[in-house]
Amino acid sequence: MPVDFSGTWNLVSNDNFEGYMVALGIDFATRKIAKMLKPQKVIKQDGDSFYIHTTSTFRDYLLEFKVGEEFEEDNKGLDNRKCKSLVTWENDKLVCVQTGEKKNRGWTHWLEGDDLHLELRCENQVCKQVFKRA
Ligand code: VLZ
Repeated sequence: MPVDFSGTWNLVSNDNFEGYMVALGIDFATRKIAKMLKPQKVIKQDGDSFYIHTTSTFRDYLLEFKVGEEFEEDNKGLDNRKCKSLVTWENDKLVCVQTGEKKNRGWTHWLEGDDLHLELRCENQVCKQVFKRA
């Protein structure tokens, strides 16, 4: 059975989101609000087609892509920097490389037990998030 990330997921831990936001140049006031949030992710996966909607009481972010097909990402409501994004499978991990102004930008999703894991990378900062099924 191929891995299936589909579901509704609630954030339960968020390590170094502050460092990740600083690396992205998010301003102080926005960071203070954003780090208090407990975002929810709704993921719909149909084979290699993904819909990932990250929602919170403050801002939402919607990403839709197909694995292996590069797309333009606007990062609207995050740092608003455009980049070229490519998501690929590395075994059962979903790996996104976001090529643009920021070096070493990207993320990786994987499942571990009943949990959804997400590593967010920008420059020399790594944020680690864990989600549980809602
Ligand atoms: O996730 O790139 O699942 O896009 C946080 C919203 C969204 C809260 C973070 C507002 C998006 C923050 C992380 C204001 C600065 C992300 C990908 C992988 C899909």
